[in-house]
Amino acid sequence: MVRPEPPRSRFGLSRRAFLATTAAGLAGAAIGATPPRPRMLQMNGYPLDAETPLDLLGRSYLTPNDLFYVRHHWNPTMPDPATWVLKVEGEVEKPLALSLADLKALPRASATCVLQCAGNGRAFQRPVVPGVQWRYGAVGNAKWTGVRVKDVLERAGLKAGAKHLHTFGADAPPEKVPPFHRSLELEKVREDGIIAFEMNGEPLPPLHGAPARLVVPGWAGDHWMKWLGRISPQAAPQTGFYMDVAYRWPNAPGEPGIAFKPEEMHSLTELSVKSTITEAPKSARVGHAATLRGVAFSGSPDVAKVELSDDGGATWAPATLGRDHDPYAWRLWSFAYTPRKPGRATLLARATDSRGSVQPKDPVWNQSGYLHNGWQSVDIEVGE
Ligand SMILES: Nc1nc2c(c(=O)[nH]1)N[C@H]1C(S)=C(S)[C@@H](COP(=O)(O)O)O[C@H]1N2
Ligand SMILES: [Mo]
Repeated sequence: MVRPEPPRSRFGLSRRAFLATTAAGLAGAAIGATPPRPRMLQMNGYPLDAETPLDLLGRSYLTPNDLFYVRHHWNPTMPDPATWVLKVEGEVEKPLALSLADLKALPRASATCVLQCAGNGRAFQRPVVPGVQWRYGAVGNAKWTGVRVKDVLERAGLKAGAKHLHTFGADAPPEKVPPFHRSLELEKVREDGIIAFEMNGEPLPPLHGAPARLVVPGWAGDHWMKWLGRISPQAAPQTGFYMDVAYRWPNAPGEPGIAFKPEEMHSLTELSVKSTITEAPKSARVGHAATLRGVAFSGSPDVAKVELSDDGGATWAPATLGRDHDPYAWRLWSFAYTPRKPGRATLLARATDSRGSVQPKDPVWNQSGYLHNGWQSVDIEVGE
């Protein structure tokens, strides 16, 4: 089997470095002058994968573009926006080639929602699994603006037999490596998929897929094709490494450490309910409130509650949810913790989503370490 990625350290952490100066150099090879990104945590030497540091993750409802995590399988490309077209082919009456100006002439649509890499939290998977050792920060919340996939497909005249949207980006892998060709259910992408050319009110940055990328609210990042060049409705799903081997999810829970067989898995779609503690004091005093903050999100449209426990999950107290929310966006939360006794307090956070799914103590085991959402804990030294 051809490996999809060049050999790299099994543990990205050992080579992790602050990106302040290197981001420009690495990205510059393919993209041209990119200003240095502030304090990102680089996960690999090649390609440029970087996560948002935990303490900067929950600072604002919208993640600033230059703090937003970056993930791609090989060197990014930057199609020239002046000559770029989006081809619409496959099961359509009338194939299209839309320029950026053509796209911008269509009715606008926006979605403020979470983009999370399926591998976020892989570093915490036990037993350890190979892959980029993302910790907390391969996730962000942004306002994505562009046009509805549905509107584009309507203009091309979608044929009845089409069930899957095949998507293609402009980036090309090194020799002998399978391309990042993907597909997703047309039903989902027609419901709320967006072809976005803006991120948080700015033109979509090159590292995030300019001129345009797919936005799939509630679904994992691997569906969000960057540098989108072609979409093609088809009766059957796409085949290939990134459909049949990677990005698959167990049909039923299994024994940690035992790999699932292909027939025991299906394509990974929705995110799992998850809360992340982004800020917590190292120390506190009995009877004095100390504030913890975080973010919570899910693959269902909203987060219903976030709760904290200081007794290993026996009892839970509700956090206060931030006012800002949109379908499939994250909720900021805060919790005033008043310790009752001195010593080390271990706090746990768990989220419950609008469909009633409760974040589990332990994540669903899978050999790729996808969608880790086990309870996070923080220790606080409590003094008299
Ligand atoms: N063309 C292309 N699109 C891609 C990828 C890629 O390698 N090539 N990586 C995907 C993965 S795995 C993730 S998690 C998201 C990351 O998006 P971001 O870099 O904007 O955060 O892009 C997705 N889209
Ligand atoms: Mo990803």
